[in-house]
Amino acid sequence: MAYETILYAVDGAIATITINRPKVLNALNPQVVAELGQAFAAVAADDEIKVVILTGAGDKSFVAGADIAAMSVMNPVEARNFSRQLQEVTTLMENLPKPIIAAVNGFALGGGTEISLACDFIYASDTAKFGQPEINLGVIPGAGGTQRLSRLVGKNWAKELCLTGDIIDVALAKEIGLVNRVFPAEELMPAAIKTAKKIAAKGRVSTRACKDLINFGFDIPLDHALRLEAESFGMCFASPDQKEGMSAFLEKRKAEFKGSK
Ligand code: DAK
Repeated sequence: MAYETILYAVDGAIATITINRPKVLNALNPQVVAELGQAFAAVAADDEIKVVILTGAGDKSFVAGADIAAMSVMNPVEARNFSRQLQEVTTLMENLPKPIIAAVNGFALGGGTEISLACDFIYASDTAKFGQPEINLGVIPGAGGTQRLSRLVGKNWAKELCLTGDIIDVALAKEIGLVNRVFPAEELMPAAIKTAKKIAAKGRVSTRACKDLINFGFDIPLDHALRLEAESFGMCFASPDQKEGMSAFLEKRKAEFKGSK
């Protein structure tokens, strides 16, 4: 697949997707969003890939939001289609049966914060900045900024960010729980790759089950979610990885997970 606005690289079990429009701080236009959809579909279809890293090209920005120039001339139908496209990609990311690490290397604003929220967790450089500035454009966040953000950092912080449109630095983003870990800029990708490799060495069935259960179980009653957890726990015993993991512990050796794809 030839991409024009993203870079797609696979190294062993790790796919790295880089949004590549640095001249406009990697703003999301319809072509980027379409190509992201194709790239995540390719990840889903490739059994060898176990973890994805999503980042932005250049050293200034992860994604500075939806492309305001492109949006400013859209008619209502085009705006609706763009909106559906963005929602479909973030949902595809959330439902992807493989973890996605956001490596936020600069501005993550509007749709940029939202796309990082659709990843499974966020690593950031010490230069990263986050915000939901849509209110300054007379609109609201449309790809999870009012929903995924409030579920992650709580309603009050989500309201302050969405209502003020303020851009916050990475220290505050870490303090409110938006970001898991912060690294000096040059250490961000090595750290993301190290964690990606650590996760890629685990079993496919258990990795997928953890992601699914934490996402799906979060919004349903606890007793229902616990039932699902028990079912999934049981299903892990259908995978050779459970035999390997427990045998390796008992035999005092490192497990080698090669379970079903
Ligand atoms: N769109 C288009 N171009 C952008 C851009 C953006 N979001 N952000 C930056 N650029 C362009 C600038 O226009 C500039 O282009 P030239 O003038 O060089 O041609 C270039 O990138 C460099 O930017 P600056 O010169 O402004 O750089 P500064 O360092 O001075 O400022 C900045 C950096 C990030 C603070 C500033 O560029 C900025 O405020 N950018 C806009 C940030 C923003 O408002 N983002 C939110 C956009 S709205 C939806 C889902 C999601 C969304 C909508 C609908 N549906 C599912 C319903 C999302 C909406 C948004 O994200």
